[in-house]
Amino acid sequence: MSFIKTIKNSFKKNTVHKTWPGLIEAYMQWLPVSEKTPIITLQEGATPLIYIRSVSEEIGKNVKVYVKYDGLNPTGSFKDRGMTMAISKAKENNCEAVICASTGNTSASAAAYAKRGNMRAFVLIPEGYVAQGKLAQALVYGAEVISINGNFDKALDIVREISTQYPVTLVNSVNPFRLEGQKTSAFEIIESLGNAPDWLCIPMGNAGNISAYWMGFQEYFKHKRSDKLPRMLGFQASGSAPLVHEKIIHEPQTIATAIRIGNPVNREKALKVKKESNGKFLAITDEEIIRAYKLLGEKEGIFCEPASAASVAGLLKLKREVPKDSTIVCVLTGNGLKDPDCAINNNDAIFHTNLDPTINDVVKAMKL
Ligand code: AN7
Repeated sequence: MSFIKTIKNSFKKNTVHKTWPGLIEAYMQWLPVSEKTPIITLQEGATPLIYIRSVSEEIGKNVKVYVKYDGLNPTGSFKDRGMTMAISKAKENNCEAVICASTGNTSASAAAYAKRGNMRAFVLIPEGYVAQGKLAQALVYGAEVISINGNFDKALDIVREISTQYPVTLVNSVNPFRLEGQKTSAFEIIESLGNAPDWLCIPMGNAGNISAYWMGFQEYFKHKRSDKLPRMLGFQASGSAPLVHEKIIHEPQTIATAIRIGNPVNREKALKVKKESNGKFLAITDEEIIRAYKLLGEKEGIFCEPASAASVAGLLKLKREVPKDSTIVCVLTGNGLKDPDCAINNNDAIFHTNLDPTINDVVKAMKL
């Protein structure tokens, strides 16, 4: 009896893990919620901010580069931050069904949170351009998946129209609650670093996330939780760069299917962010994206999806412009497991196949 007690006490003493309640409960005072809001959560948020030595050293100048690994959210992308808010508010408003267009991650996240809130989820996706992991998620979470012979921009036009005519709530980033949830990542970065970074590097598709981060950085700055604002650096794939070229791209193309978007809905907001933060938008090639993607995997043990690697690829492209002694955060928006095809086709691994099952043959292959 006393023995058991001792063990129990020592367990208690050594307890370091604290349960994270999810971002709505954690940041309630900063969010448009009340006691009446039902909180639909998968305990998203609180993702790690990880120092990246290889990229810091490649830039030099005593620069510190971190990644905000938002691919570690419950459905593997930053969308969960926005979705917990959008779905909770939809539930508060007695909504029974939600709809979105998606290059993949929004559909996975919308499906998971809608089901948790006991709602139907309709997701429109561009046929043939959604990574396997994301499609698998939408199916497993029980979404009603509608695949169209058209790109994301066309799908978004359709769901916007449907949501105005039928009782379904739109949960793309035109839904303002999405951005409210996503701004919490900026709060976490400031809390981790003790201040805002000098640069925030981020991939852009519809440009909801860059707008949300800027909102978060501004709010904490206003409340003196930081004493500076970052420059916002937004990156797009060169075949899909409407915000860089400031024109609609009708046939966007890139290996980073998550950001294969030619007509971003948050265009005006994004341009405002660029102006207010003295930021910059830049296009990077698929080759540059894949180089950064491989570097994060091979040198750092971090597996992100190609769209996310755009943030690091963009930073490396701008390395000569990085001020010395600065602190930089690159947002890794999605998990590498989302897109296994890209991983299998883009790596420099040594992969011996078809060996005889003998010690001799294995050792021979190891070239010890
Ligand atoms: C991994 O899922 O638009 O600039 O439909 O999945 O806020 O649009 C995804 C976008 C970056 C771009 N990284 O964010 C969708 C979708 C990843 C993404 C973006 C997306 P926004």
